[in-house]
Formats: sequence, C-alpha cells, structure tokens
Amino acid sequence: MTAPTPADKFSFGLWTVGWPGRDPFGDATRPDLDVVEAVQRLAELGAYGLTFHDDDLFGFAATNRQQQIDRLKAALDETGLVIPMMTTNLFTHPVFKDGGLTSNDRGVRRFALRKILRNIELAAELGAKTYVLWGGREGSEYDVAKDVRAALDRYRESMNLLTQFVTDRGYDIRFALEPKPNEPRGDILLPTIGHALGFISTLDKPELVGLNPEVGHEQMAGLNFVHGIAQALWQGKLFHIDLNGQRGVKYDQDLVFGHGDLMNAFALVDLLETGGYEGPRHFDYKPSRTEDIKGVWDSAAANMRMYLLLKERAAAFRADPEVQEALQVAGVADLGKPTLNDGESYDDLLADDSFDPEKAAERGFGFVRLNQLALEHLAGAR
Ligand code: GLT
Ligand code: MN
Ligand code: MN
Ligand code: MN
Repeated sequence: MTAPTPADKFSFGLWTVGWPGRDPFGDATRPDLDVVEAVQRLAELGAYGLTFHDDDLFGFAATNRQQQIDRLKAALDETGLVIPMMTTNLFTHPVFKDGGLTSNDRGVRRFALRKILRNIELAAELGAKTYVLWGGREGSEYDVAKDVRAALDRYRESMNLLTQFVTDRGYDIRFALEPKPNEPRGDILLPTIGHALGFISTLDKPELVGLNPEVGHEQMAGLNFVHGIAQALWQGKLFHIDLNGQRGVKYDQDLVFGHGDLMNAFALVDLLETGGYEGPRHFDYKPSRTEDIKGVWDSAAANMRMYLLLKERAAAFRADPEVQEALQVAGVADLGKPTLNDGESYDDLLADDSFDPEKAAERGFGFVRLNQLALEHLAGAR
C-alpha cells in the first residue's frame, strides 16, 4: 500500500492532534501543541489540509490574533498545506453555557453571530471553502427550559443571515451543519443527519447549506452511518465529512477511523470512493489520553492508513469475479431499474396480473454469502 499524499485529500482538525487529553475526569496528559508544529508534522505524514476553530488558533481572548494568523500562513507557505474548512468555537467559554445561536439570552446570540461573521472573513482570506457549524451547546437538559420551536426559528434566522453575508461579500464558501445527538448538552438540536436535512429545506438559501456528518455522532444514536451518508449524497448535501471510530451507543469516543465499527467503515470508504464525493477526507478523532506525543503522530498516521487500507480492500472486493456473481444473485444492481415501465400508468400497473407471489417468495437473495465475501476481503483472506 502506498503512503498518503496530498492527492488523497486527508485533513485534520487542529483540535484533534492538539488535544492535550483533558477530560471531565482528569487533567491534560500531554503538553499543548503549537500550530506550526502541527502543520509541519501533518505535511510530513502526507496530509493536505488543516482545519481549525478561531479559538484553536488564537484563543478566546484573541490577544495575539494577527501574530498567530501570520505564523500559520508562513507554515502553510512553507509546507503547501491548505485550509479547506474552518469553524467557530461556540461551546468552550462559559458565556455559551446555554448555547450560542439558540441561547435563551439574546445578547449571547448576537455575540455568537458576530464571532462567526468575523471568523468567516478569516476563512475567506485563507481560502477555506467550507464553514462548519457544530452546535454542541445548542440544546437543553430540561424540556421545559427550551422552546425548541423558537430555538429552530433562531437557528434559521442565523443561517439566513450567514448565507446572505457570504453572498453579499462574494465569498466562495458553503456551510456544513454537523449533527450530534447529545454531549455536551443532554439533548442537542438537529441531532441527526435526517433532522438537519429537514431543517435545511426551510432556509432562504438551502443551496448554500449542507452537512458535515461525523461517524461517531450518528453511531451514538444507534444509526447506520453509511445509510445516512448515502442519503446526504443522494440529496447533494454531503459538503464535508468527519471520519473517526465509535464502539456502539455510548459517550463520544473519537477513536481512530476504523477502530470502531470496521465493517461499516469498509462500506463507507467503498461509498465515498464510488459515490461521487470529492471533498476532504477529514479526521475528527482524539489521540487517546494514554498516548504521548509519539502516540499522537502514530494515531494521526493510523487514520490515513486505515482509510487507504479500506480503499484498497473495497476495490479488491469490487474487482473479484465471485463478488460480481454474488452481487448479481443478490439483485443489487436491479434496484437501479425504475419500478414502472417507461410510460406505464397506474392503470397499466393495476392491470398486470402476471406476478406470482408464491413463486417470487421462493427466491433466496444470498445476502449472507455476499457479506461473507466482503468480510473475507476486509480480513485479507481473499
Ligand atoms: C468538537 C466536536 C467535533 C466538531 C468540531 C467542530 S469541535 O471537537 O466534538 O465533533 O466537529 O466544531
Ligand atoms: Mn465525536
Ligand atoms: Mn466531536
Ligand atoms: Mn466532528
């Protein structure tokens, strides 16, 4: 297998490799990571992009904002790394305890919007094409404390303002909402891909708003990530993606991609590589708290290696003649054929009595054999 190159479009959040290991129960286990070192190491490993929140680069107080931007720009020039996506931190500072765009406090909502607008100006300057909004604090613990319909009005008001802003400024930027069911809030608004797609359809400029789904977030809700991504692609809404690993319905683990549900990761890479997704392969993981700095870069490399391994396995699966035959038996391609004939009406359909349900019920689809073949390719047994 070849090493990652910029053509693979692998990108990482500065907050991922930069996570010092602080969690609700324990202190940091690693020192803070400087942005210049992050850029240099990621470039060496074969990544093409870095993404970040405003606060990741210059902190909430932003006292050294311009200096940090200049240092980042110099590192980008030196390495050729790019900034494909940026986002706003509306969750760390205590002012956002009840959310940003949907806080019950109107002053907080106005402050949150200004924080986004200012960072979008920087995103445009740095050439980012996607602006992510993860509403981790937009939600509630207590049903009686949040008017969800009013909160969705405010979310929509915000998105309409942001899309008007990039349009008026002539920025080549689209927005990507990132769903998550819970954590840090008890319940987060727009909790799944489906909820977010429904919300987007109500906006003034829906064409400028899509999704940034994260593997673990859908799996925390017990949902099939591949199905969600397939629907997002089908609706032209997969603007960006957060790849990582999650083992079942529990807290947000942010493991290395493939270190969770490996079979679903295999099907995901197969879909991304064949389904027309051309955006960044962005890793939003956390190097486990047990790791030292070497472990940070080993785990960053592991994400890219897992993706490339799965890409190789998926291609071998597709090229295997026995798989082709099993796909045929399973009727997978037959689903692409419209159910009615060209020009056929419902009257024609009603008049068709040629179908024998008893006979059709005798069919075995052979899905288990097909899945076993997929697993054998995944396990390197074929
Ligand atoms: C935060 C969150 C991620 C989001 C990031 C973007 S920040 O770490 O857990 O899932 O993608 O705001
Ligand atoms: Mn996560
Ligand atoms: Mn996360
Ligand atoms: Mn994420």
